[in-house]
This record gives sequence, C-alpha cells and structure tokens, in this order.
Amino acid sequence: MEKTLMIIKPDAVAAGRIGDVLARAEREGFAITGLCMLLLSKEQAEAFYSVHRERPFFAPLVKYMSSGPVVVGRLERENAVEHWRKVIGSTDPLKADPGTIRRMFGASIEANAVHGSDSPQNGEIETEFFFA
Ligand code: 3AN
Repeated sequence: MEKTLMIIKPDAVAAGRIGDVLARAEREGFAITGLCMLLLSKEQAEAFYSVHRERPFFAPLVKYMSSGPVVVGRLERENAVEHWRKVIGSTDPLKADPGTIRRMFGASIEANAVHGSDSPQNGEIETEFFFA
C-alpha cells in the first residue's frame, strides 16, 4: 500500500490538535501503521529537510521543527501521497482551501501544522527515516 509521512508540527502539538489530525487521517481512510511523539534534534531536523539546505528558510525551519515535540506517523492507503496533500492543503495556510488542515490549524507558511510527503518515492524514504 502507498505510504506517506505525516508530521504534526510543534505549533499544532502545542495547540492541542494531535487528536483532531489523527481523527481526520482515520476519517480519510488512512491506516495509521506507525506513530510516535518525539523531540527532533537539530541534526535530525537538518537531515530530514536536507533538500531545502540551500533555501533561505532552512535555518529557521530547522530551529522551528526542533523547538518542541512533534508527532510522526506512517499513513497508508491507496493514493496516499496525493490524498494526504489534498487533506492538508497548500504550504501557506492563507492560500490553503477551506476545510484543509493547514487552513484550519496552520499559523504561518513555516508553522503550517502538518507535513506530508510530496511523492510516493519520498513517502518511502521519509517513512523509512522514522520507522526503519
Ligand atoms: P510542503 O510541506 O507543502 O511540501 P515544502 O516541502 O516546499 O512544502 O517546504 C517544507 C517546509 O518548509 C514547509 N512545510 C514549511 O514549514 C517550510 N517552508 C516552505 N516554504 C517556506 C517559506 N517560503 N518560508 C518559510 N518556511 C517555508
């Protein structure tokens, strides 16, 4: 079954949205086949976002992602990557469609509540990163 990596980011964990996001994932037909809460080290956050190393927002993003606990999950269903990205919405919560998780719970383009893998290949790589 196709896999995508979900991360409930520090802002959404702090805002008490863990249950809302997990309930939405289940309601959307995902099987949650891995789940853990952890505090990412700076090194783990850098490794996870290494494709963005050259981007201007890399350092603040790493700092933000290691600033508080996150909940990481492996979500499985048919068409998992595309479906989860539809459920979470655009990167910028202000541009995300009504009803999407980022629109409802995202605070900013950086603190945008949740992560989803951007391709089935990255779904495999990213879920292996946390659930090898
Ligand atoms: P997405 O998570 O929607 O696939 P990416 O992969 O382009 O977006 O970016 C990864 C993460 O980097 C985003 N979830 C967001 O937290 C942060 N980010 C992306 N673009 C910006 C930006 N212009 N300014 C600040 N943070 C950003």
